[in-house]
Amino acid sequence: MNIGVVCYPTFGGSGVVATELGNALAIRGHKVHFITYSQPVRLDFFSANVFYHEVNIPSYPLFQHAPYELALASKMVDIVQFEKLDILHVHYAIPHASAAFMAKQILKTKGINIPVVTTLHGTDITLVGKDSSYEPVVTFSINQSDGVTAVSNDLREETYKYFAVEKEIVVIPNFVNLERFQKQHKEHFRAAIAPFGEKLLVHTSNFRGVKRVQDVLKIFDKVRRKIPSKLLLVGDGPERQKMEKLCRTLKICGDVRFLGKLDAVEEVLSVCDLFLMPSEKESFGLAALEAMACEVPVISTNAGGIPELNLDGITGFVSNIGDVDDMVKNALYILEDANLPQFRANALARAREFEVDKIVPRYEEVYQKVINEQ
Ligand code: GMT
Repeated sequence: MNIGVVCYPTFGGSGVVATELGNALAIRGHKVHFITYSQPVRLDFFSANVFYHEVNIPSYPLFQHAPYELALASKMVDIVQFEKLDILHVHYAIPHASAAFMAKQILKTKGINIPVVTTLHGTDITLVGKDSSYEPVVTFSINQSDGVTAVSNDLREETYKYFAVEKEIVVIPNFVNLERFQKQHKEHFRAAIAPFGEKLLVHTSNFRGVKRVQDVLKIFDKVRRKIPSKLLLVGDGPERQKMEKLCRTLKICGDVRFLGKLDAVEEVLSVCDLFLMPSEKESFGLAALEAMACEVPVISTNAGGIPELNLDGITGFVSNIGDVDDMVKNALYILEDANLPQFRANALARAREFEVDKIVPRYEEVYQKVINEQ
């Protein structure tokens, strides 16, 4: 197939899933055309089957906000025609699904029928999409998509609950490339960070409010009072300053390392003992899956679709949102030397269920179905 992929190119789960999916589809022989405003973060490889088309967003003094959606729709029209695409797959409903609808209508006037698949990732439904400023357009453009997928059962149910969506939503969970995300031997790194055999806790995210990054620090503060440990923070985002302030208040700065937006996150995960995901909302929790693939058990909340991944008492534990003390109790239990190896093994076994080659054919099935229905 000749597939157009539209996504956000920045660090973030939906862009990562879109790029990894595109890569996997290219390996499976499809031609994949990324259409976005800058090079996706994980599109850092060469493949004869992968193409990148940049959306140009001309500015004009009249515009307070340049109309990206229009530029994107125009680019889709152009690429569908010129590259003779079979399908458009848009990741994250806002504004990609509505831009795809517009492109589809324009192409219809030219006698071209392009099927559109929309994948719902999380905050496009649970946070931003619900807002009355966007809701009518989100509902409409989901219903106008030829195929709709969501990354967890919970997200599917949330979509039906909050939007008048009549379309069938197919659940296709996030996936992980186990060739890349596997425990690597990086003992020198561990020795540098934790020279006295301290346990290593880790959190990776975009440091937004929904991640409850303050809870990460509160959990760590209480864990380190019982077990010598260090905390590695990968990523960056709007909560960072508050986090640095809280580190000072809690007097834990010496044991916390902000590593920034690392590309090779799997190298860090490889030396860690416990992943923290105290999110308020999380449709799936790709970051936790990547940690599990590197044999790192997970302490998380029971928000959204996380329990569909993190099995309570097996691959880690799930707690109520904000219940820091419960997460501390569970973290201390996992970190006991007698318990950690089993949790590590369980985490890896669970991650294997989401291996890329098991999940990607489910997207191909959706593509084939909507193409056949045209
Ligand atoms: O986690 C984020 O805030 C980024 C966001 C995105 O769309 O870029 O991630 C969402 O999509 C991921 C991939 O499907 C999911 O694994 C994340 O759970 C989801 N994040 C939230 O629901 C908060």
